[in-house]
Amino acid sequence: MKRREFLAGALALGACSPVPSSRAQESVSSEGLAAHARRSGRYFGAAIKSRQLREDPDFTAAIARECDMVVQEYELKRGTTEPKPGKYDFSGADQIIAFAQKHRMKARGHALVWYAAQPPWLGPALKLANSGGREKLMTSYIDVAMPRYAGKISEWDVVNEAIEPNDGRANGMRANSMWMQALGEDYIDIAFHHARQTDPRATLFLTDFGLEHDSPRCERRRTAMLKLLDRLMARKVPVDAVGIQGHLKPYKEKFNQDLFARFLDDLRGYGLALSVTEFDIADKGGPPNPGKRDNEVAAVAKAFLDVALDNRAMRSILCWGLSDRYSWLSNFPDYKWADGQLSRGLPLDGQMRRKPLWDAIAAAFDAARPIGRSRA
Ligand code: 9MR
Repeated sequence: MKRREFLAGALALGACSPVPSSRAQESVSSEGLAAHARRSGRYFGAAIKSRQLREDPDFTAAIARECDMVVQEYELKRGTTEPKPGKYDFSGADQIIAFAQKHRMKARGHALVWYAAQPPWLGPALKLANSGGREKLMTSYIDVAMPRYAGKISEWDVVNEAIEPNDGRANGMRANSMWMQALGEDYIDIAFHHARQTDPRATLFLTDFGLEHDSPRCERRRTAMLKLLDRLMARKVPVDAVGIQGHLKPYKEKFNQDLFARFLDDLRGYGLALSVTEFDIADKGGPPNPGKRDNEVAAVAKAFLDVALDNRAMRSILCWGLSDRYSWLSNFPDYKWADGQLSRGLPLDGQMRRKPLWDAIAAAFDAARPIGRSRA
């Protein structure tokens, strides 16, 4: 595969393999992205919220049509599920998992140990606890969440976003994390060992963002990730897979296919499985004309996915949402448009119509060499 560099703001549309028109394709086939993924031996999925399933039949139908995997956008984060110590509310996640079961979809669990979206009582409790107590405050969530969905959630983000070179540590680890502060880097080892014991059938993921672009920021983050994996592998920590979140921002940072391919090869070299777990494209800063912007976004997506799917360890692509009707990008200060228009970073627009980004994802699956689809 001949690889290229994509420049922010000048996405070299002509340089990208053409993406067929969705409108034409839609008329000949109502196949969803999951069907394209399946032919390449992979899965396609999206992050969803239970409220969307309860209140938006069009969106729900689109998820059923396009996906064979789902993940909770926030309803398995501890800030939601354990508002008071030991008092649980899994109602949102339960609905999402019931939906997945009904539609014979796979489900991911997001996320067991994270520095963010934690309940307010947890930080103070960690400060008061002794070392055994601090460990228990982390593993107690694994003890409750994993068995509840055993056999239904096949893969878990065990530790999410462990690295942050901007925090100033020489090894690039995130220092501003309650878990790092409570237990040191050992928190990662403890979490993975505990998760392995709790549900031995689950695939255990380490997930992070900022690993995708050709930028000093991402280069530092990739280096930190590889060094962390060196240490985890040396200590025989049972990490099965790495999740590349895949939040692209092509109008802020460049994308280089060779660089990204090398990084994925490095990850595969550890014997790890790979997934893109939170794919979307921030379109802020792109051309004002939405049609032109959609084409540029699709070109970047195709460039990224061609590389991702060229790697035989890559098992699934999940978008962080499915329709622009619901995207965190439309609300996040760095990415939202000042005039209030929706961000256009997902495969379906606000009216559930397929966009060039949908075509790009389908075309990338179609072009990929098939792998054997995992059943785990
Ligand atoms: O999209 C999610 C948003 O709705 C939540 O408010 C937020 C905090 O829970 O998390 C967002 O999802 C993040 C994900 O969990 C981890 N990677 C970055 C995602 C976007 O911020």
